[in-house]
Amino acid sequence: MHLDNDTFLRALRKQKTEYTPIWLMRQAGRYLPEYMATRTKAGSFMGLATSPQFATEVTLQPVDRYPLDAAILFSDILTVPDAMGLDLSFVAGEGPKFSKAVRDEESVRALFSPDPTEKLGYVMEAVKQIRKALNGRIPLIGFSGSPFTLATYMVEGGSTRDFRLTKNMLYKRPDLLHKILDVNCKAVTDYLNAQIEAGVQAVMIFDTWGGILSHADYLEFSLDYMERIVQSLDVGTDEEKVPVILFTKGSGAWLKELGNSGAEAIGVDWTVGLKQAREAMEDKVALQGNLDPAVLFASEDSIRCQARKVIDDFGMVGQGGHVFNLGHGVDKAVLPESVGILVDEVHKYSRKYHQ
Ligand code: 1CP
Repeated sequence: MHLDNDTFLRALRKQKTEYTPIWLMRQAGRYLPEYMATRTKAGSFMGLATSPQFATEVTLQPVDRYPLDAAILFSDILTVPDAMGLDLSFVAGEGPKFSKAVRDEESVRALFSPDPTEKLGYVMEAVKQIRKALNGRIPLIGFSGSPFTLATYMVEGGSTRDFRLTKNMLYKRPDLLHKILDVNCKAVTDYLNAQIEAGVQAVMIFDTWGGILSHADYLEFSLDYMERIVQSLDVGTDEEKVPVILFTKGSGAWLKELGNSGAEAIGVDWTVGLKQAREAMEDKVALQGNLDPAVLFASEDSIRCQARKVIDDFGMVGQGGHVFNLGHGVDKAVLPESVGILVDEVHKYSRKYHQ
C-alpha cells in the first residue's frame, strides 16, 4: 500500500519522522463553513452520516483545506447503538437522543451485536469511497466509541451531565452493566474489523466518558473491555499492521495501565503533561495529543507559543512517537484560520526534534 505521506503511521510505530504529524479530533465539523453547507444539503446529521457520498465529501474538507497528516472517517460513535435498534436522532440544540433506552433486564436481554456489513454497510461503503478519494495522499483513521462510553448513551438515552442512570446501574446492578458491555465489546470488535477490512489504516477507540469512573471501576468497566478489543482486532503484521489508538478523556490516573493495554498509541487530554505521560508509560507506546482545545480561541502568537510548548514537553530528539492533536475535539466556534496557524506551527517548529 503506497502512501504519499505516511508520517502519521510512522510516528505511531515510533519510527523516525521528519516532523511531528498532526490531525485534530473533530477536524470535520461545524467550525468549517463547507461542512455546514454539506450538512444543509444532507438535511440532518444522520442524513449526512448515512450517505457515503456526503461522508466522503466532509471527510475530505479539512484535509483539502489544511496539510493535515491523517483523515478521519466522518461518522459518529452512536451509529453502533443505532444499528442495535435503539433508533438515534439528533434534536436541534439538544444533541443525540435514542427513542429506546437500555435500563432494565428486558431491554438488556434484547440487545444484540449487529452485523457491521449489513446494518452499518453505509460506513464500510464510505470507507471505500474515502480511500478512493484520498488516492494515497494520507492515511485514513477508522474509529468507534469504547464499550463503556457507548453504554452511557444507551442507558441514559442520550447525553448527560451527571451519568445518574449509568452510575445507578453500575452500583445497583453491575451484572446488567457488564451484560451491556459484553454486547458492546463484540459489536465494537466486529465493527472495527469490518472497517479494517474496508480499508482504514489506523483505528482509534474514543472513551470519552471513562474518566467519570473511580479507579477500580475504570479498570473493570472500561479498560478491561478496551483491552479485549485490542486483542481481538485483525490488525495484520509488521509494516502493514494497523495501529490502535486508545483515548480516554481524563485518563491521568491510569497512564501506566493504558501503556500496558496492548495499543500502539495512547491519546491524552490537556490535563496531563506529555513528559509525565512518557515517563509513566516508560516510552512503551506512542502518544497522541494534547493541546487544550481552548487555545484555538487565542491570538496567532498564543496558538504558536502553546503548540511549541506541547512539542517541547514531548521532546525526544531524533525519534518518532508523537502525533500532535488537541486534548479533545475542535469547538464549533473556532475560526478556521486558527486551525491553519496550528498546523503550520506544528509542522515547522517540530522539525528541530527530528533531525
Ligand atoms: O450537528 C452536527 O453537525 C453534529 C455535530 C457532530 C459531528 C460533527 C456529531 C454529533 N458527531 C460528529 C462527527 C463525529 N463524532 C466524528 C467525525 C470525525 C471527526 O473527528 O472529524 C467523530 C470521531 C465523532 C465521535 C463522537 N461522537 C464522540 C467521541 C469523541 C468526542 O468528541 O468525545 C462522541 C462522544 C460523540 C457523540 C456525539 N455526536 C454528536 C454530538 C454533538 C455528540 C456529543 C454529545 C455529548 O456531548 O454527549
